[in-house]
Amino acid sequence: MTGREEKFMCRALELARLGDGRTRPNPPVGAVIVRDGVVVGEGWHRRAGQPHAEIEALLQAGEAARGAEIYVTLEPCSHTGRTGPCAMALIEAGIRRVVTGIEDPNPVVAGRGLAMLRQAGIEVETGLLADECRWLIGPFRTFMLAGRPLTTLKAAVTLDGRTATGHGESQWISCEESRLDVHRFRDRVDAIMVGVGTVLRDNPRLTTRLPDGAGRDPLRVVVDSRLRTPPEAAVVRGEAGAGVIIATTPQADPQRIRALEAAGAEILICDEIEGQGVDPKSLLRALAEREIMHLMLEGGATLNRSLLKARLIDRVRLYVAPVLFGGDDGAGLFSGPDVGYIRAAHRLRYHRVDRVGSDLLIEGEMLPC
Ligand code: AOF
Ligand code: ZN
Repeated sequence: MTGREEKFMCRALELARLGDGRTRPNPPVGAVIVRDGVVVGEGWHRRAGQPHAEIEALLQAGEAARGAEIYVTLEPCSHTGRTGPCAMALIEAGIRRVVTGIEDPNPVVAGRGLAMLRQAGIEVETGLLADECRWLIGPFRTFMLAGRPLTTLKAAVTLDGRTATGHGESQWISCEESRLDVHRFRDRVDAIMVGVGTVLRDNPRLTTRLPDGAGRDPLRVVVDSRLRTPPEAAVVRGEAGAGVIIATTPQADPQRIRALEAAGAEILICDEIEGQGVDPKSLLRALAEREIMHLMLEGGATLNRSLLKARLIDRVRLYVAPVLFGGDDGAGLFSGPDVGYIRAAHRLRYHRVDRVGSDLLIEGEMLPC
């Protein structure tokens, strides 16, 4: 693997990220065509139904594609879906060499695209910047293989692991730059979920607010087993470019349902876990039916715990501020008793550790137990 190859794959990843959160139910993909060391075509998948990344890049390259190499973040497809097979298009265009990050987890592709290319005598390499390429299509993979959205628990915490003081103050723990980054992230997820406690305490809007009004609002989801959300809550009333779903149980009071529906919310009746309210598994399944591939969990500790216990947290995105609250009466990320034994701990792998303003941004993914 050479630095030259990594540079082109980095560019393909950069292009792919432009489509992140916009392509559902498809994955974001980027492609760069290189001839004699010069980029002659670039493309990314913009949205489902539109051309795949490779096709965009081929169009740009034209005749220059003959004898060229292509760097694609994902294995070129071998099937005809909303669009035709990219592997075939690459063969017909006379591409000489294909370098990809990872195989397509879609069972109808799953290595067949690479096999098609090899059969046509094209040099194929896979695994370049695989970790980053895999990370990017995580939501697509979970959606495709597990039939549910990938979940990212996002929180701002102090260096001693608190999300609020003993008096319940939480604004603000993270720095301004981190808070802006959260809005960039909201712009790329399909839905945001909070527990009703967070609605009652903070009255959040859960919209995307970026400078110059850029970005789009994710679907907002409130988990509320007893329908305590006030119809006048900002998340229900406020202006947003996407709807709000209140997830509840069959026990919900019909009168409250009507009041919330009249205020503009959609009520989703989910299965119930005896004594614990909404069954998160059934809720995530219902969200997958709406093509929600990436779900961000914005709190609080009760909701986080219910998803953790159900093993439904896939990633964490923590903004860690250089602040100490210095006690144990404030809230942490999870409510209730912990695992008790270290051998029972939930283990993660750090994917990225960056500085954002004065904070650390840590992205990690849960390891299988
Ligand atoms: C690629 N390049 O840019 C993307 C791919 O319905 P279609 O025709 O759009 O096909 C969607 C499937 O194609 C999707 O499930 C995934 O397997 C693959 N996505 N493949 O070669 C791309 N977005
Ligand atoms: Zn394709």
